[in-house]
Amino acid sequence: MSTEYGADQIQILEGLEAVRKRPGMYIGSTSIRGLHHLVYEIVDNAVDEALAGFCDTIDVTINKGDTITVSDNGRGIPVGINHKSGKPAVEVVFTILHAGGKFGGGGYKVSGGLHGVGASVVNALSEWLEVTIYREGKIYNQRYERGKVIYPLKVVGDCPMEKNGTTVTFKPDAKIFEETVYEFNTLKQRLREIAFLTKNLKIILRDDREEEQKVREFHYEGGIKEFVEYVNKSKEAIYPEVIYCEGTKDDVYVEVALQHNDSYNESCYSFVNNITTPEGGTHLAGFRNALTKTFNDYARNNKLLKENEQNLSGEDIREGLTAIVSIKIGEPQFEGQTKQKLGNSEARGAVDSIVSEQLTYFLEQNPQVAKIILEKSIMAQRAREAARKARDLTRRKTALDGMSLPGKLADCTDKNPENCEIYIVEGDSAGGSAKSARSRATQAILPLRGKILNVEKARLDKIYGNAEIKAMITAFGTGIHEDFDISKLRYHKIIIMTDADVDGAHISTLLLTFLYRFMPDLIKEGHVYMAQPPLYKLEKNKKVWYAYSDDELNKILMEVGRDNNNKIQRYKGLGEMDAEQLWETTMDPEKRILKRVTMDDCDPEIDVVFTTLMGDKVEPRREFIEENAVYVKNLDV
Ligand code: 28G
Repeated sequence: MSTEYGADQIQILEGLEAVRKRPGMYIGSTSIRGLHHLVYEIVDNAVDEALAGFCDTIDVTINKGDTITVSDNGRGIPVGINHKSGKPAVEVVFTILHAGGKFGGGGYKVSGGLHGVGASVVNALSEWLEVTIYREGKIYNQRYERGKVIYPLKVVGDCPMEKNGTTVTFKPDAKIFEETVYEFNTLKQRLREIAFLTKNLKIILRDDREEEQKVREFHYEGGIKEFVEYVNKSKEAIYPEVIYCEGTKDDVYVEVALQHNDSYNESCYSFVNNITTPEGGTHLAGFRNALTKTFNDYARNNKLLKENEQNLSGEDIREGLTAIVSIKIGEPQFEGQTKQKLGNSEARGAVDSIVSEQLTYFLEQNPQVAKIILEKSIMAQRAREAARKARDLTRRKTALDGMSLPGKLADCTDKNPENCEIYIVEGDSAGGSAKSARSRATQAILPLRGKILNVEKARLDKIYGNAEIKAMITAFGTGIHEDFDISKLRYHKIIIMTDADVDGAHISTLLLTFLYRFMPDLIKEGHVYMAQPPLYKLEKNKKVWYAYSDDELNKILMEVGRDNNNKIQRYKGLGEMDAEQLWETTMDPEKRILKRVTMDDCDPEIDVVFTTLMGDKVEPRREFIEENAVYVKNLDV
């Protein structure tokens, strides 16, 4: 082996101990997130083998007891003795920290989990791990416990010469992880994403924990082209083809896929070596620059923009755009506070030149598509101008009024935002109960009338003109879009309180969609909550119980006994509770249940969830609801 890690074995062997002492340094955290990272680290090595061109299928199984098995049909990790360490290469890979970092022989490691630290970290954090290798007609196996070799690599049998590959099974160490139960859906989403980003790679996920085995297979010949179709599946595309650019420049491999839909939102996702870059960076900047320049040039050359008309802005061209920008680069440099922003300058130039050249060619070949996109962009330009005027007007007005709060808001008296919460309540009657129930010092109430505007289907000027939305924006105090300033937030808890029925769930989803599109930082920073009103009230012998789910009701009934003397009341809406009941069950900070709304940074899956639930298309919504029965039962849509 041509790497240097043989140099100082003793120091390196301390390495795995270091991983167990400070696991967070290597996998981010020991929460459920870190638990899932173990799988991604192992899968990553298999993806590298696929990217090198030697593997086309990866199998991931969640076994009974929450162990994980990952198999690939690559070359099999080498088993020969590494002369520097005197150990089989596979043992080096699993027991020496960073052994997986850079390979000799001209190849480089291009994929990589969040931290790209590899197999030895997973090994260190597993109660046990076993690796089995099929190579040149022999089956090899070795076992480790908490990173320590249990027996030397041994031959355990023969296999056909043409069978080759690697299988790894591990059990995450319960002494390290807060939780050890895997989530099928979490693995499903990430594995689907990897499959989109690695065209022609087949990834199979199985869940063997329950009687009935669950299996999902991801295999996309079109790669990120199909990713764009997937993100757009609940939207109305405005031309049939997904535009695709691909090429390599300055050792940067670039792939871009894009398609516009009739919505007004931009959904661009960027990746570096299969890892999402929520804060973008040079690759995304190169893409945006190429897009703006190419469309303006085309519009000028073809007289779609007249001489006296202004250039289209990038935002105009990106209205309704779904795009995936994916690059592979040898040594990615990440910048910014969270190290999620690509810094390599060669990536900007590579994406810019590949997209400019290929998009120009595409537009020339497909003038009808060019026209559709440019017409939409010109409409966006006009709407943006109108929205700007409307906004300037409101800005001027608020300056004159001295920031007048909405009339319907019952504000709290405490002025320290950290102590304050605002309840967004559906309907005037529930709003009334909430106003009398609240603790006036710290709880503000904003009643909303009926269904609020669906921001998935409205342009900016209409959104700015909507009374309910304006009321929320002024009440929160943060402004939106480029004006957004979280330090001006007037309440640290924004609590959505709707009826526990289908309509209520729909209204919550509309509100969440608005927050997600216009003030995502409120969600990311953990300021958004859902109130949990009870579903049932149970009275017996002058004692009262509230149940927040059917399960809970049954539990209470088991305890107190079911007989004719208890009168069970099913709450159909918040309006059925008087102020005192509403306080006791839903608003009293000492007793209430609040659910915090969370989201992963920039996850295309969230986009899909919102557009599927809020869009017009029935079929994807039905499919989504069937697939995600648990989540949707919660939402009740
Ligand atoms: C199933 C779970 C995860 C892997 C390979 C294949 C090779 C390899 C892996 O090499 C670096 C370089 C040579 C020793 C490379 C096989 C070249 C020739 C490989 C995996 C160190 C590691 N033949 N497949 N690593 N080598 N699959 N799947 O981990 O000197 S890791």
